[in-house]
Amino acid sequence: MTIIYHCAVRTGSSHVFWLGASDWGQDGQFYWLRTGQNVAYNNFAAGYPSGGRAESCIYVWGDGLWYDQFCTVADVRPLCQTVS
Ligand SMILES: [Ca+2]
Repeated sequence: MTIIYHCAVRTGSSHVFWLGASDWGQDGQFYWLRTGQNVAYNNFAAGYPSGGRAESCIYVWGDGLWYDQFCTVADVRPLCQTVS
């Protein structure tokens, strides 16, 4: 997660990253869509998550913090993990 934080901060406010986690099943219970595992660590901004049932996707903004937003936010960049 440190790498994600630094990557987001380095890009400033020009890019928003989607983390691949959601709370679609139960509001406030975030899980990784790929594995179904609960999100054990978070770096939400103060006051977030705040979107209730309407905002179910987590994004990292240029300050490196997490925000829940609508899952239809446009022009976001996904974060991908590769096996080396
Ligand atoms: Ca939510």
